[in-house]
Amino acid sequence: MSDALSHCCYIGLGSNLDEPLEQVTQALQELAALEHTTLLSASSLYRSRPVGPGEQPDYINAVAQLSTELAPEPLLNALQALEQAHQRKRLVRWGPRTLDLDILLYDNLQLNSQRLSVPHPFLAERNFVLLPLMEIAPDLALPDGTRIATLAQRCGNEGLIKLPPQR
Ligand code: A4P
Ligand code: MG
Repeated sequence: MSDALSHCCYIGLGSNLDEPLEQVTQALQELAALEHTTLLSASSLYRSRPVGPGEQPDYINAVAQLSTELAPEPLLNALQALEQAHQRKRLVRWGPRTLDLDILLYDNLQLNSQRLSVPHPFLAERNFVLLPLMEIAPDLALPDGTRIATLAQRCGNEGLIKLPPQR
């Protein structure tokens, strides 16, 4: 695959179970080791208030920028394999997941298939995605031209704490 086209994509990482800091830190290393893929940059880690129904612990979130030769579906397969590997560490009967990996953006692709929606449908409303994105790609825009900076400003930083670099 050495002459295959490289694509730029952004992955959202989230965890709120089983040592979330370690889950996300380790997942960044695993993204760096993905086949046909290079980890170009990673944001700081952020602690964020959970969005969604029910009581659950705070999340650790981050965003990574990848260069990959994998097409969107094979990339999703690879990310889901990583999620599975993390979930296998401990049995969770029900509830929050140990690792969530979302494809936020993939080049300027707009895709709505049964398995995959790109850009990620909630990207524009989540500060725990937009602020980490701003850190590593401040000039980025959605395929429709909306600037990430505009969206980030709109949603503010409530419930979000940027963490110092981990040892
Ligand atoms: N899928 C469709 N599009 C995508 C995409 N762009 N990237 C499909 C990844 N997967 C995509 O996802 C369900 C299905 O979505 C997959 O099988 C895939 O085919 P999932 O990861 O199994 O389930 P989920 O993550 O629980 O569902 P969903 O709707 O993706 O939830 P979100 O949007 O990921 O939200 N609060 C804070 N503070 N921080 C968080 O990270 N995360 C969530 C989960 C809720 N609240 C949160 C956070
Ligand atoms: Mg998900």
